[in-house]
Amino acid sequence: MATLQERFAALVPEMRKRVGAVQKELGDKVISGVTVKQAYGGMRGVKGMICDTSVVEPDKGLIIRGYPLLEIKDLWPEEIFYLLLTGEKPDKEATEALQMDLAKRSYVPEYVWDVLQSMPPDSHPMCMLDTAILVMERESAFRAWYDKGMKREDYWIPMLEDALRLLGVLPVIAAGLYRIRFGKGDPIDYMPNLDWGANFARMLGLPDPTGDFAKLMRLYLNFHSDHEGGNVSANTCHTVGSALSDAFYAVSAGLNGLAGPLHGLANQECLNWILEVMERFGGVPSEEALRDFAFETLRSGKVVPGYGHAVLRVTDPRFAGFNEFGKQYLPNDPVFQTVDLVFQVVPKVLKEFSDERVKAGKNPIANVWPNVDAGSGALLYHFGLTEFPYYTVLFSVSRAMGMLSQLVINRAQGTAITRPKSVSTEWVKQQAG
Ligand code: HAX
Repeated sequence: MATLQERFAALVPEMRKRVGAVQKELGDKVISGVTVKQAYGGMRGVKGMICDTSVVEPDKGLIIRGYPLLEIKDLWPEEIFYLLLTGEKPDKEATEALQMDLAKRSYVPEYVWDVLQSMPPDSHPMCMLDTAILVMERESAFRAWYDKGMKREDYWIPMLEDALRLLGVLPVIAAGLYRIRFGKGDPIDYMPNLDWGANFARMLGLPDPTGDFAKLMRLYLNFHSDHEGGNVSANTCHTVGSALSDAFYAVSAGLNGLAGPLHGLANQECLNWILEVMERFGGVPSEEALRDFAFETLRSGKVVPGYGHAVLRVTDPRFAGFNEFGKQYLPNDPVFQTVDLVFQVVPKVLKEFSDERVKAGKNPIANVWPNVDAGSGALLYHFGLTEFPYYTVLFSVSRAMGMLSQLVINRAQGTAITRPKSVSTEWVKQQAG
């Protein structure tokens, strides 16, 4: 089978033709409207951008290139990247070629380690990751080609180069910054004969005698790879990239959004909440105690992290997949057992609380079910990755696959610069009133 670069190159003309034909035939059709509430409410539900890598169905969750996530949970993350970019699952030969390619690009320049070493010791790991990506911008092939002068139709070529360079280097930087930030020793080198996920697990330097941690990392990197185009990180990356900023700028910007507690940082908040529960009750709590604790969180004006979603209206399949992994590999772990109990108790609590909110004239909680962040931390914790401020970095390495594939596709399709129209409150009063 063709390498990723060859296959993508072969698909570009067809992709352009399809997108061109859709715009020509259907360009004037209306696909969405916007209410005043939506304009103030984060554009929730407004259909205003295109993303072909994946869709999130409210009642099904993530579907990557037509495959519901749990049907492709055994694909390795690099296979997912191939799928995201081309819409096709790679065969063994294409996967191995991609693995070799990533290995070749895994070299971290010394100045990146110098920058990370010199950051204050209380720097958040996400700030360290995003800084490292940004200082590598000088390497951008896209910027170099652009500065020399390049045809629009070639934009995707150096963009794909940058994407592969970033994916090669990201696990090394992410694992290295873990070791620097948490005093674990020097960064560990990439091993060219190991797959991308197992490499990441190995470079973190945690003991893994059974190989189960590597299995978890492959699953983790698979599950977080993409979540269509409108979420904060993907949308930010898309917007920055649409100005023809290169992949280093765009991905670093997107990940700055992932670092927010309502988005990717929720996974660190989730484990924090679980450990608080366990500390309060001296271990796995009773259902009654957990219920009281959840109400206490909600009544103090906080959210229960890991529950709710802007799009999903069912249990996130990514949570279901992690829960299944936990049941298979760590059923007796008390932190996992608490996560599982929270899953039994919290949706009912949120439903009751939502009803109270509605009676008080507030918005209901639209989704009381767990999202991806509710359970992943407990699994990482079990394998000795206990530094939860680090968790969003793992999420980032994976999500970079989605952001980068969207960037490359957008450059191939010649997607326009993003520029929605904003209006003032005065305008709304006059026009809508
Ligand atoms: N606990 C308490 N209140 C919640 C809630 C929760 N888990 N989920 C939603 N609500 C509240 C909202 O804060 C909102 O209250 P206000 O109207 O007073 O502002 C109300 O319910 C309606 O919100 P919604 O329509 O149900 O949800 P949104 O689309 O506005 O927000 C969020 C979606 C994910 C941000 C929200 O559910 C939340 O804050 N959840 C907890 C944090 C979390 O788990 N974030 C990770 C999401 C997944 C992700 O992006 N990972 O990267």
